[in-house]
Amino acid sequence: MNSFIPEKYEKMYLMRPAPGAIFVSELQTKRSLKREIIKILGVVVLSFLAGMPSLHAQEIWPGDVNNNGIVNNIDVLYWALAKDASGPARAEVSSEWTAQPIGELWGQVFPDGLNFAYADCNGDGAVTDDDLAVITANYRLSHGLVAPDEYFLGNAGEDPVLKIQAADPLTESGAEEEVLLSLGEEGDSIYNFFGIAFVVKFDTEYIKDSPGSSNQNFSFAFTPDSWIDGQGTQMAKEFLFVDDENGVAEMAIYRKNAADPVPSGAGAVGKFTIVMEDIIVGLVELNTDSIRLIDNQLESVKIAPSNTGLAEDSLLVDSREAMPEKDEVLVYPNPAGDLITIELKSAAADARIQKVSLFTMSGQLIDSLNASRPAAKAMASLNGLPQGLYLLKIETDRGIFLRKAVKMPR
Ligand SMILES: [Ca+2]
Ligand SMILES: [Ca+2]
Repeated sequence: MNSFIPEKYEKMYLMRPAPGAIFVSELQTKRSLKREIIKILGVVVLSFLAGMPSLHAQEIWPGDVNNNGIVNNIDVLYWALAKDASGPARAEVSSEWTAQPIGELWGQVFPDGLNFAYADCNGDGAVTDDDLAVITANYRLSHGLVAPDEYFLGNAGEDPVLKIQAADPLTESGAEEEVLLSLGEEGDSIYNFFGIAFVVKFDTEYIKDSPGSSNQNFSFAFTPDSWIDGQGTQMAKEFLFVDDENGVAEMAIYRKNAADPVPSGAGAVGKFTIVMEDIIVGLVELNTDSIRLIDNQLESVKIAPSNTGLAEDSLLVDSREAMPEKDEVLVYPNPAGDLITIELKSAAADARIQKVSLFTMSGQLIDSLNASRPAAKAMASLNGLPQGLYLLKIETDRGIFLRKAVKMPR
């Protein structure tokens, strides 16, 4: 027998049933040994992992309320469920990101069995807004092995949709864009809503960074009649963590008092106010994802994510080009009948209209007119279009302009 096989494995090797073929090369022998070692190591690692949860149960990482190894918006939901509860304080009152001995367990547990002590992030014996501040301070920090949070994503058409929609698809550089958030629509009913955690992904190129760690350029407010907010009675609150660099906003919306009756309903929730970096039409790639909606028993309801924005590349306007003043482009009459005139008013001598495209407000191209001869003035036909609001994309040799036009009823 080869001397490189340790005694421990030698037996295993010898007892191995002989393969059909008699000729086994030394190389094959080495390989099968390697496989055995890997198998054994695998079992050792697995049994170690299986022991992990019990190790975790002995300590608290301040902010990781659901004790899965990472601090995020799901922890905000758990914190909200335990809010206003009290129990034994920890020996050491600290919110530092190190393992804190759990001390005495609390009398209350979450519906999934986890002890309320985890919601007391700072260890002072009460679950308050101070503990939410610890979640914020330790946000995205992780420890040990992270067990990824579970999300409950549904399908549009079957489940209520978490929808974000630009209130006005036209926006300009530095402008505040309103984006409406709704949860389900007429005909849907979400029962016993307690909270929802989700992620909004946005295109960093078009949304302005907030200074420092503020959410100044990406903020949220409930709409006055929001069903989640108790029709404007301020029974809900939001938590928002914006990562400008990666284009991710992590959000949680929760009922302020766990003891309050929970609402059932669907529809408008609130609105985001986003400051735009560039001039765009529509919000390119603004998605909702990683959704978990819970009722007050921590039961999850499937919610479908949404992908908003017109994603019409042709509609993107490059603001880095020199932009003439707004009043240099006139669109009249507005409201218009069958014909609308586009005029470059005080433009320099070289300013000429090259192309005019007409879009619906949802970004669908209706028609594109190339100027037969570039001129400072052009007319576009609105003949045959239903009354309403349209977008004109005016391409000139001085840059691209977007204007709204109203078609009058006939
Ligand atoms: Ca967690
Ligand atoms: Ca506390």
